Amino acid sequence: RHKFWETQPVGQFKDIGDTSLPEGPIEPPTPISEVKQEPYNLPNLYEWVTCDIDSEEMCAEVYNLLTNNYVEDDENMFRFNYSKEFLRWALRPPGYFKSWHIGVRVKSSKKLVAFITGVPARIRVRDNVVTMAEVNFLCVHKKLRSKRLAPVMIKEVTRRVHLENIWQAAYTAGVVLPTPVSTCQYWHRSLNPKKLIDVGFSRLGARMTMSRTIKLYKLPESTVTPGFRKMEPHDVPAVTRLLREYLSQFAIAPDFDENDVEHWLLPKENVVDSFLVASPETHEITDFCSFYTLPSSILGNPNYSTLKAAYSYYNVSTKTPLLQLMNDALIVAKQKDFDVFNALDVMQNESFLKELKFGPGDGKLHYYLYNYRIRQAVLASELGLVLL
Ligand code: YNC
Ligand code: MG
Repeated sequence: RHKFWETQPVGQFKDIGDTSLPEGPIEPPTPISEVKQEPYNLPNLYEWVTCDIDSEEMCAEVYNLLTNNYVEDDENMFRFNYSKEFLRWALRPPGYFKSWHIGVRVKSSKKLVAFITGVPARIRVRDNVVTMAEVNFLCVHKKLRSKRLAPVMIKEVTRRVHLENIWQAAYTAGVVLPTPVSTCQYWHRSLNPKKLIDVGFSRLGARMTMSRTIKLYKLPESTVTPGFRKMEPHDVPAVTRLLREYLSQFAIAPDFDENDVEHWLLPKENVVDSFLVASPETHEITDFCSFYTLPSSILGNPNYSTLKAAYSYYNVSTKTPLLQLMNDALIVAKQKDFDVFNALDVMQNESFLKELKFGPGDGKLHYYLYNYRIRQAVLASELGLVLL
């Protein structure tokens, strides 16, 4: 069934339910000297390229490949449109390896036709903090699909991860592969219902008019929580403490230090937004919310070309009810002109989705670990990890 994945150190479908298998690495590390030193062979017309994402030209080539060939919805109406600034942010976290930003070019024309990336991260699986690669942006040009290029890309990124003495990885995909450690669902909260309906993202509900729908999703002009403000650089230590404490309750979560929080959560225009609640009396930071900016291209619509979407990232509530905190997040997203606010049913998100008028999306997102077995799939609500 899975000619490639059956050969890889991942949980196999046949092992589901076998509680005799130990939790942890499937294969032990090998000495670095025993890791294959040369890249895997590509079909003769193609060559490997290490992508220097700092270079404006290279970044534009990657951006164009993804803009035209990356993930679409099941009905091919929308395609993710990660911005260049977003790609630079996603690919250059603390300790990143340039060698993990991997492209494939046509030898003759030098055209970029495939891409895959990894970035390093410390991820805690229950009590064990494991250094992993987060693998993302796997993309093969539409004209080169189904030629078994993806397995070569995956083996090559694996080789380069091994060369840095890292032996595990985490990744998400919309497709079912051996074997999800968790499966979750996207929920969508309309901010601009008229546009969402016009472009076919959502439909007018039964017995609903456009004006009733607009009224249903209307939000206050400004946030309601006293002390709610944008995160600033001096907040990094307090936000790190708050987030570490909060994430400790989940089965799988990143092990963020201050450098990670500075990179992943300090606001970056049109990339990531973060807000917190500082007590007006004590200035203590009690709550936090964040979202990232990921537009989608709208395919073949005469009136609109881009859907502006915010994606819920990490949220922490200790004093402000999570429902109120997320309602403030919706309000700022609306102020920033987003059309829709998306959230997975991970962490404690289920507690606000229905009440804040999110509707369930179609399609699932599956989480995977490479070379790390877990005894039993974890619930979405036990996941404390959001990948981009
Ligand atoms: C996928 N998304 O099952 P079997 S998500 C992993 N992730 O293998 P071919 C995938 N594997 O089943 P195509 C996959 N999609 O025979 C397919 N596969 O064992 C497997 N789409 O290869 C598939 N981006 O080259 C099959 O297929 C084999 O030409 C078939 O290429 C696939 O980034 C793809 O959705 C996805 O660009 C590149 O369809 C192409 O179709 C495409 O014949 C649109 O491949 C964009 C898209 C995927 C987004 C993502 C996470 C990727 C994770 C990869 C796995 C990482 C493992 C850890 C490595 C480091 C380890 C260490 C240490
Ligand atoms: Mg292929």
